[in-house]
Amino acid sequence: MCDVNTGQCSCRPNLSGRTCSVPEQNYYVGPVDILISEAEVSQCKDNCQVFIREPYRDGRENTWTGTGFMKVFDDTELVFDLGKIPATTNYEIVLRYEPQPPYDTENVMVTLDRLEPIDPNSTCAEYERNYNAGDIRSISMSPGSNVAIASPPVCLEANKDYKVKLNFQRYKNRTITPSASILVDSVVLIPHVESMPFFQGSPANEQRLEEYKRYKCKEAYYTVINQNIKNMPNYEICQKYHYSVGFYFLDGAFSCQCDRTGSTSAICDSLGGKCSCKPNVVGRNCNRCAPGTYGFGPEGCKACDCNSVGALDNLCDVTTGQCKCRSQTYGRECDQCEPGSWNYPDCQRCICNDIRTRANHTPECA
Ligand SMILES: [Ca+2]
Repeated sequence: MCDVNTGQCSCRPNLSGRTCSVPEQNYYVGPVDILISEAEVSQCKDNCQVFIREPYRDGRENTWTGTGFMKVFDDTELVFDLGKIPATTNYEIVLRYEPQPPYDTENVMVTLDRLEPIDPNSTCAEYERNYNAGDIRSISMSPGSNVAIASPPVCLEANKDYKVKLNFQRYKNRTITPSASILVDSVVLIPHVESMPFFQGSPANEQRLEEYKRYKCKEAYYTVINQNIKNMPNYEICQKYHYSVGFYFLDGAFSCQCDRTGSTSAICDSLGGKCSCKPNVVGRNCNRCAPGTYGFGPEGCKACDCNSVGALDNLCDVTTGQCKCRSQTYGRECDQCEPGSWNYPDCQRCICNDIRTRANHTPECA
């Protein structure tokens, strides 16, 4: 229904524009890649290690989510908890990763573990009856890409728990690159957009789907969505679809709630809701320090600046800024010897003569 004079439609909460197609100021449309399970917190059987990455310092946006990656080698298994599913529909299981030199294609077996059986009356039971898709997929992670999509989609039911298991398989003839590894960022569930109602059931809807596919609008969801989405080819055409898909899948728009301490503005990006953060601050709503920084406050966060010799890495305590010192090194940045020792960075006990043999003491001793 719309106003007979102005044509203004009556909008659902937090939407505006004549046709209610854009979120109100201070609101955003949720990204459909919201169901992200980070690899760095997944369970690893063996042969893998957590790989924390600090954000770029030159203004480039992160091309990964969470705090980093899980570095995996051959013959290992990662298990992801998918959390509660918001809506019963078909989802694509998407793997985000970064190839590592020496480059090689990695074959991955993807297994969906349903912790509860499929409700025989749900649309998922019907999907399985019709397509017999099963719960195991095989995908290849090629060095030329950073995303792999398990096909066909899996049907998941709202409010049920699922796990996804990834098995990285060794190639029989891998003699050239025995140490090949890959940085796995996350497993993402992307709803099967093509089966949403505004893409089906009428010639106009089918025309929309055709345009959506022709301009490859869906590809924006596969890699990490950030402000760069506006630079993607066809963004002008795809934007209306991104809004519609987000409204439908997540049932409306959300308040920005940019963190007052960590943000430079209360207004967020209308698609995806990214607030504008102060230096070294990260998170959709700018509520925490980036890895490698500490001291969340009105100025943003300060660099850890851990000493490259005296500290184990450049990650410090988010509150105190204390770096992780090697044995014997000392100080917030691990750039001194402990009291009672000397000769940084090869700190040694002073071993001073006591007062009765003062005549023999060395200059380093007090
Ligand atoms: Ca990650």
